Amino acid sequence: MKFKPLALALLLGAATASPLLAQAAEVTLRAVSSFQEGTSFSRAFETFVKRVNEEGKGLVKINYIGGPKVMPPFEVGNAVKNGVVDMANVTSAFYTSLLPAADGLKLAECSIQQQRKNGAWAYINKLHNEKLNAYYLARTGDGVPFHLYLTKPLAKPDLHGYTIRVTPVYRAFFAALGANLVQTPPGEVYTALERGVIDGYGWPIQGIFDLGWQDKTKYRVDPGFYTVEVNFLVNLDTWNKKLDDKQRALLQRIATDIEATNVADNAKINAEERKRQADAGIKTVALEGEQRTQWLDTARDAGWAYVKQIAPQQADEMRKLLTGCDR
Ligand code: 173
Repeated sequence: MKFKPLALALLLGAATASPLLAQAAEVTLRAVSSFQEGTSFSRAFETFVKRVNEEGKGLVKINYIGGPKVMPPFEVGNAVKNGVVDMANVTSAFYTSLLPAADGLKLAECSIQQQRKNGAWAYINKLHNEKLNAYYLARTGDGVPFHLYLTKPLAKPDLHGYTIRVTPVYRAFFAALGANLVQTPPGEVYTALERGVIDGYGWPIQGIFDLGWQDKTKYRVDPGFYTVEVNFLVNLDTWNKKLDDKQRALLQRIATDIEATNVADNAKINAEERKRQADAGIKTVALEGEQRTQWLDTARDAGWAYVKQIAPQQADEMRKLLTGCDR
C-alpha cells in the first residue's frame, strides 16, 4: 500500500507531527450556574455542557462545578470578570452592579435571533466585553414571562401594603405600584415565605416547583411581563487567548443551537407549568381590560425609566435595538 505524505504523517501520530498537523490540546473550562443544578434555568446550560463534552471530545471540555452551593448568584458576574471561572450561566439581574445597562435585557421584544441580525447582540456583547470582561455567548429564556406570586389576594394593580421579594428584574415595576421591596437570591425565597416576612415574590412562569414554593403560594397574577434572559458568558481572556478558532466555533455552534430550540421548548413548558400550578391549587388573579393595560404599561415604562436612570448612556440605544421587532 502506498501512502501520501500527509496520510502517513497522520498514521505515525503526534511524535512525528509537522507544524501542519499541530493540534491544540483539549482545553478544560470551569463553569458555574447561578441557578441550582437540575432546575428550570440551569437546564438549557446543562444541555449545552453535555453537548460540548460529547461533540467536543479532544477539543473542549467543560468542567461544570455546580450552582449556588459553590458560588452565591450575585457573585457570579465578578467571578467571570476576574477569571475565577471561565464560563457561567447567569441572568443579568445578578450582575447589574457591574453592567447596569444589562437591566434592559429583560425588556427585549425582539428574539435573540432578531437581535443577532439587527446589531443588538453585537452592541450587548461589546458592553459585556468592556464592563464585564466577558463574551456574550448565548441568551436563553426567550418567551418566558415573569409573574408576581402572592400569599394574599390582589384586587387591582396596587401593591401598597405588600412586601415583595425582588431582584433587579422587578424592582422598578413593583416599586412604582407602591410595594415594599426585599431583595433575596432564589435560595432564600422559601424561608422568607415560611417566616411570613414577604407577601409574595417575583419569578418567571417556570420553576416555582423546583424549590418547593408551591406550598406557600396562593395566587399568581396575570398577565406576565418582560422576558427571561439567562445568559452563557465566557471570560474574555479565556475566549480570546485560551481558545482557538475551532474551539470557539464549536462553542458558538452549540450555543446557537440551544438558542434556536429554546423558544419552542419554552412555549410548551410554560403551558405545562400553568397547568401544574392550577393543579396545585394556585389561583390566578387575572387583571383585565384597563387594569391589564395599566399593569403592563407600568411594567414597561417603569422598567425603561429605571434603565435610563442607571445606564443613561446606553438606555436609548438598548431600547432602539431591543424593541419594535415583529415577533
Ligand atoms: O431571581 C429572580 O427572580 C430572577 O431575577 C430571575 C431571573 C431569570 C430567571 C429566573 C429568575
